[in-house]
Amino acid sequence: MSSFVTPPVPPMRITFDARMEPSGPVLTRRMSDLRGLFADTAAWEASLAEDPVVYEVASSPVPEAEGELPQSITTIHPGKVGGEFHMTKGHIHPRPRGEIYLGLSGVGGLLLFDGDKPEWIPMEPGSIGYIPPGWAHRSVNTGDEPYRFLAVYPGDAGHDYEWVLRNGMGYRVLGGADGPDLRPF
Ligand code: S6P
Ligand code: ZN
Repeated sequence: MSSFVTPPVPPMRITFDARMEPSGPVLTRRMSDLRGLFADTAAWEASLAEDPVVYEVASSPVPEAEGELPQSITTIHPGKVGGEFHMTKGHIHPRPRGEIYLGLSGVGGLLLFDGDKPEWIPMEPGSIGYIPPGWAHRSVNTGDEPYRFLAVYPGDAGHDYEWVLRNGMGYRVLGGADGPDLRPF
């Protein structure tokens, strides 16, 4: 994601549901944007016929700039590809920065990977997931309704998506009989 407003922004009250008001940009990621992420390539290719929206990211007007504290709400729609739950691309912040997620609705999980060991934080409404500096992160919808969460992160963090394509995220998250089934890869 890139900067979208020239700082400074004034103090403001932001209301939110699936969108924020006042609003910044809204990013939509379809299945075709998730090339190389799901293990079952044939199932991913078959899903391109409909190319559904997998998730949306609605931002506030606070810019991604040093000293600022941008926020966004991600909505991951439910579904699976070859048994693997719908998920975000995942990224690492090139400038090591902490980030917090707050679960708003639905159920999901926060998958973290430091290049050595993965961690899994189950998320539901009211959960705060803390992402320490230097940990790649991806969100997964493990339920059958939209999973929605608020993210707050330092504006100079940056986003590196290639790191995840090169290193993976340590686990794949599949649907199991007793909830999410975390498979090392
Ligand atoms: C930003 C924060 C989230 C994600 C969003 C989409 O630092 O972690 O707002 O950008 O959940 O995930 P991704 O991996 O496509 O950026
Ligand atoms: Zn992030």
